[in-house]
Amino acid sequence: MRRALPTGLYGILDVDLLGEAGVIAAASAFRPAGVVQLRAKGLSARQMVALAREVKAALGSNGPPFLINDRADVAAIVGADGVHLGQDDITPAAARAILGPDAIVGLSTHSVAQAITALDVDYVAIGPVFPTRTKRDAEPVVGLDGVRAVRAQVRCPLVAIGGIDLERAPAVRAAGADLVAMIGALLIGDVPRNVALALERCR
Ligand code: TZP
Ligand code: MG
Repeated sequence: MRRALPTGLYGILDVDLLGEAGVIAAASAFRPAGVVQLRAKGLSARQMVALAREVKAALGSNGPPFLINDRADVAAIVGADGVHLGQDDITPAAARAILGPDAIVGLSTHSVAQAITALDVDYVAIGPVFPTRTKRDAEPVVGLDGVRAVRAQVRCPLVAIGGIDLERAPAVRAAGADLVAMIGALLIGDVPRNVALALERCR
């Protein structure tokens, strides 16, 4: 059965920021998050499979839903719970053909128009909400008004991403995001402490 998506913190383990060893070291601290995604833009598929296996093991058998960024094939090989796709990746329907009906499939969107036309998805992500240093060539910021506008039109679970720190997280939840995605706010500094504080702020 497809795993239900909780609300709260959507933690992203980013190889660009931590490196492979850093991601493995940080992964167990992400166990209390609502959802965990592995983002490994620079790695080959083979490297990604090896890393994803380590992260999955660190999250444990009762861990949060574990998603792979970009690559449905990698998600299928390692037995992840699903995949997070961007506008230029394979379509959600194609990912579901690879992963089966129980997989969680999420899609990045950057406008109300993209969000309302998303098909075959378990959640829609909207962003960047605020300026971010983590994503190169990030799209224009949508602000809290963008989160509210998407929330008003989209019924499926909504993830907000981009430039969200501990201070801003409650306002993002109040704007209607079910899950708050964070990279830098979790990975820069003391990861277990950041996660513990973020869980409170994203509640
Ligand atoms: N997509 C839109 S903004 C972003 C991604 C992957 C980066 C989010 O990182 P941070 O450090 O939480 O701003
Ligand atoms: Mg992508």
